[in-house]
Amino acid sequence: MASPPSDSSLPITIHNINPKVLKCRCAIRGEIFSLAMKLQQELQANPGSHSFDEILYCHAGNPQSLGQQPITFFREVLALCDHPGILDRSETQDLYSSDAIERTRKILDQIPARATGAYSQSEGIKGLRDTIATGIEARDGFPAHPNDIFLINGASSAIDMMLQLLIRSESDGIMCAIPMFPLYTDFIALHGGYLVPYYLDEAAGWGLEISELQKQLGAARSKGINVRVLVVINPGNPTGQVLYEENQRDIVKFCKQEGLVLLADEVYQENVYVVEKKFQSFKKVSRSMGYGENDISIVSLHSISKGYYGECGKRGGYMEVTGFSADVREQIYKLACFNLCCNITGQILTSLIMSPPKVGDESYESFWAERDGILSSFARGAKTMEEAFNKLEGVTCNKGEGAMYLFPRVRLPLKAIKAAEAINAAPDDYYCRCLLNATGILVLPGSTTGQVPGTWHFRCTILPREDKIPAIVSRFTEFHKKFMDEFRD
Ligand code: DCS
Repeated sequence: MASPPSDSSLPITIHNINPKVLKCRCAIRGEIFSLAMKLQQELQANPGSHSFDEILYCHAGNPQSLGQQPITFFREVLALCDHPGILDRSETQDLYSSDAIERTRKILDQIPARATGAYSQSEGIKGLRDTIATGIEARDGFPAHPNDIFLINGASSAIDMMLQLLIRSESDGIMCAIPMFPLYTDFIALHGGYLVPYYLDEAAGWGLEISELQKQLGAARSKGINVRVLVVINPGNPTGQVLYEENQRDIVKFCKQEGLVLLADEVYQENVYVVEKKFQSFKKVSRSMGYGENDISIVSLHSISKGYYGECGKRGGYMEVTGFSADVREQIYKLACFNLCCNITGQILTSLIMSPPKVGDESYESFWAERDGILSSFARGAKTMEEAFNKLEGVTCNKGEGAMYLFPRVRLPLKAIKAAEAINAAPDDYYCRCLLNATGILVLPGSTTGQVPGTWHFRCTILPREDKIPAIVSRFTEFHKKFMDEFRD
C-alpha cells in the first residue's frame, strides 16, 4: 500500500480540520480496538504467534459477529423483497415459508414502484410506518401514529439528528448517565453542546436517583447551562440494568416539571433477562400517567441492531417523536431529507421486528423457537459471566438484568495503577490491554464510558456463543489471578 502523503504540503492538516471532530473519541473503535486488530493480523500472518488463536470481540453489542444466526423469517422476506422475480416460481413455494411469501407481496405493494433500489420517502415508506405504529400500539396499549415515526439508519443516526436539532450552542446541556454509552458524548461534542452528567448508583444495581438528576440539573443551571434533554437508556448500556416502572414515572414527572425533552433510548427493549422486571416504554408510562402530546416531548429510539435479531450491519430502526409542534416536526423532516432516505432493507427489517409472525402463520413456531433460543441463551450467558466475575479477587458485578453487557468493577492494586501511570494509561485501560495481550479477549475499559472518579470498571458483552463461554471464563480467571499475583499490594 502506498504510504499517505506528508501533510505539510497539503491544504488540510490535522491542525485546521473541524476541532469538534478532534474532540470526539469514538471509544468503541478506540486504541484498544486497534490493538485487537493488530493482534488479529499477527495471528493471521503467523498462526501460533500468540498464546491464543483468536480475538474474542467482547467489547461491542454486535451479536452476528460472534456467530449468532439471523432469524430465518426475516431473511426470507428480505431475500424475496430484493429478488421478487422468483416469487412466482414453484421452487420458491417449496423453499420459503408461505407467510414469508405473503408478507413479501404485502411489503412490495407498499414500496413505491415495488423497487427496493429506489429512494423512498425521506421519513420512511408509509406502509411500513403504519405497520410499525400498529406494533407500538400492540406493545403499549396506547395509540401510535405513523406520522410520528421516522425510519432511520440505526439509532445512532437518530441521536445525531436530534442533537443537531436541539443543540444551538455550547451552553445547551444534554443530561446523560455516567457510565454512559460513549456515542452520546461524541455527538454532543460534534454538535458543540454541553454534557451534563448524572451518576448511576452502582451500590443500588445501577439505580437512577431523581435526587441525583436534580442535583446535576441545578449545578448545570447555576453555571448558565440551558439544560434541554434528558437521555435515559433503558435497558441500560453499559450497565445492563432495567428500570422499575415507578422509577420511570418519577423520571417522566421530572422531565415534565423541568421542561426537558426525554430522549428514551429503548434499543434493548427485547433484551430483558429477569422475571421480576419488564420493559415499559417511556411513552406508555407517560400516557398511563395521563400525560398527552401537549404535556411532554418524548423521542423513543429503537433499532434492528439489538434484541434477538442483532441485524447491526443492515442499519435500521425508528424514532417515534411525540410532543413536538407541527413546525418543529417539519424541521425534523428536513433533517431526514438530508439523508434522502434511509436504506430500504433496514426499513423492511424494522417493520418485521415490530410485526413478527403470528399464531397460525407457517413460520410461527420456528420463529419463536429461534427467538427464544437466542434470548434464553443471552440470559444464561449473563448469569454465567456475572457469577464468574463475582468470583474474581477484588471484582464485583451487578446482575445483568438486560441489554447486552455486564459492567464489573475491578479494584486494582496500587502497583497496577502505578504501572498504568508509567505508560500514561488509565488503570482500567491498562488492565484491559493486559487482558487482551494475554488472552485475546477484548473488553471496553470503564474509562471510555465514564465512572465515579477513582473507581475502575470494564464492559464485557454477554453475547459470545454459549459453547465458548466456559473457555472465556477460564481464560479470564487465569489472567486475573496472574495479574493480581503480579501486582497485589
Ligand atoms: N443506543 C444504544 C444504547 C446503543 O447501545 C447503540 C449501539 C446505539 C444506540 C446505536 O445502535 P445502531 O446505530 O446500530 O442502532 N451500541 C453499540 C455498543 O455499545 N456496542 O456496539 C454498538
